[in-house]
Amino acid sequence: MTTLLHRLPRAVTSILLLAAFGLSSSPAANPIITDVHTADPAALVHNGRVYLYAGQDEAPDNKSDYRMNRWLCYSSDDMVTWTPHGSPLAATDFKWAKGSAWASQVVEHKGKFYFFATVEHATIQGMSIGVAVSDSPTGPFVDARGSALVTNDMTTDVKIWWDDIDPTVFIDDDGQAYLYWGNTKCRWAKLTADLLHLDGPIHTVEEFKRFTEAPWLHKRNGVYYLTYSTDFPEKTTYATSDSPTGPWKQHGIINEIAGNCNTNHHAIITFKGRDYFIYHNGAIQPHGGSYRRSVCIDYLYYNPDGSIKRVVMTSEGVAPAR
Ligand code: FUB
Repeated sequence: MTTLLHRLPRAVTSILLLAAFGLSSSPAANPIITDVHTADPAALVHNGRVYLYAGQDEAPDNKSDYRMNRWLCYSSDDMVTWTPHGSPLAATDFKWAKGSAWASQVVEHKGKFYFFATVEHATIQGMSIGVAVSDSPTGPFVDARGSALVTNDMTTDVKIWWDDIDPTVFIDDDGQAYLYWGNTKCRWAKLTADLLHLDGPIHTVEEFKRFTEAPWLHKRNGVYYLTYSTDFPEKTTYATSDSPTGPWKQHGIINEIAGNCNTNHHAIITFKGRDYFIYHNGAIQPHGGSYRRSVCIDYLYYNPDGSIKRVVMTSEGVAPAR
């Protein structure tokens, strides 16, 4: 049998194996979504399920720059089988925005779900951050303010139009919420108790000299971890602190350059006792690339001293979470 299989073309071998043993390609294999292009993943754990949010990359080719009109939502109770929930929000659902559904994050707060989203402002030049709200993690979400939470004219020391992007929101054990975001400079501000307003000044993490974008803030065993994209093409690196406001001690790379995609945007969650690194790359071929990205999931491992091991990006993905 083995000898015979080796002589057959690989496609024929695969079909024979599938027929003989009922094998199928694992639904967890990376990328986890293959019928559309998905980018900038964020994830939320709620009531025994993981909710995954991603922008839909719709560029007609890989020279076109980002064409992103809406976000998609998926959920899973095992990190392997993903249920699609369609699009819970589009960039132009913010009436003051003209498009560009860039990176987002959804957080739960007092029984509601808050969708912090990067969009292009229609009247204030540049990217901005809006917040939409829903009673359900799958939406639909509606604009919670009727105006942007952060606009490009609030951070004038960076002279590019795309520096107010990539919101991540972290709510600490005492209920205080923090918003981190940025491109080129990493910004943060406290949020008010309703999550709808900045509560105080905008700060800059001055110690990050090679910050590109895509911050994600999480806490483990009393340590705050600020993970973010550095350089370009991007890698993911991290810093730690004993406070959500820093100062931050910088550490090494946790995810390498994808090689098939310039950006490296991630989310980190713990689910059913395991830690996951959710990211994107350009792995779907022949059409994948920097503007036609795909979400992938691999395990994240900590060392006993709390440092993060480098992520091993795999094609196989993760096993079902139990
Ligand atoms: O998807 C558009 C932008 O590319 C995101 O906002 C960045 O994080 C990068 O992934």
